[in-house]
Amino acid sequence: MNKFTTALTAGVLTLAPLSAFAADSDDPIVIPIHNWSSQIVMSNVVGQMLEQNGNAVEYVTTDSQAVYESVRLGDVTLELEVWEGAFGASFRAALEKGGIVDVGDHNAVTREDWWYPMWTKDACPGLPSWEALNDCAALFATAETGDKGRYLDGPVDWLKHGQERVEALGMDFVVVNAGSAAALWAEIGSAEADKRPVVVFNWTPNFAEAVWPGEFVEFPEWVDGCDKDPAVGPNPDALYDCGNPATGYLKKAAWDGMADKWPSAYSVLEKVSFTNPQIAEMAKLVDIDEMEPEEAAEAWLADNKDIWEAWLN
Ligand code: TMO
Repeated sequence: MNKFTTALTAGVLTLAPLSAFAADSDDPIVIPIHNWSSQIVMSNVVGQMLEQNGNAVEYVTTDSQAVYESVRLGDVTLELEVWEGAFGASFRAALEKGGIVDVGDHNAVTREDWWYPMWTKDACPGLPSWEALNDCAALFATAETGDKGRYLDGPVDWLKHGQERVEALGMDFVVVNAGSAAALWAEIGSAEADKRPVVVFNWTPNFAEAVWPGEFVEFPEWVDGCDKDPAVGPNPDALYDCGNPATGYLKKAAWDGMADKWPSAYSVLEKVSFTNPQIAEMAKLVDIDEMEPEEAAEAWLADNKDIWEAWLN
């Protein structure tokens, strides 16, 4: 007789507490993949962690704004990088409709905004003020933008409202959307050779800060409502007349059915929390070391066991 049958024969319900825990569903947990490297690597890192936790995982490439509607409907299960600057509005809208839950913050502070590599300041010493940048607009002129300055914004789905900001603040800039994150790095890299002044969209945490010292442009400080109420911000008649939050959050989100369907995976997700240096490192493995996201995740997990093993059940 083994110890279980002994316990059962004795009429002791030692197994009852165990059976009170529902097992995770065998259905795959669907993790969305977007178009910047830390999110892609982090999604693979957490996906591989959940596989070790015994879960099935599937990845789908989705638009980074529409994903909040997909999470709300349960078409995708979770989102690992909710950046306040880019996605706060879509996330809040989905929360109001219901079906999505806030699974807490990473231990990270984020910023996403107009940015320049430090050599740009040699040509425009009044930086980082946005008014000084605007006075220097001619330095950033190209054939494409005539006598106005060129600002290379992120891909359109990051919805940075660059054009609205230029109009709201009366700036002499033309906003051009990059086709991909890689186009931003190519722009900085090509300007580096002859220290040409450039201003592009960038963010932190990111690999770029270890490669190109630089600064964010200081716009009128973000105030809640700047994207909803024209009265908020310096221009009483316009939205988007503020910078993005300078100390933004980075959240995790999930479909509100996840905790019931995959309770063990959900408890892992609750514990997941990465720091700025860890997130920058995830991006670096792809953008500098040129690894595939899947192998970057394997490398990150192998090097950081002390951090994540404690999060598994
Ligand atoms: C959404 N992003 C972090 C690239 O700004």
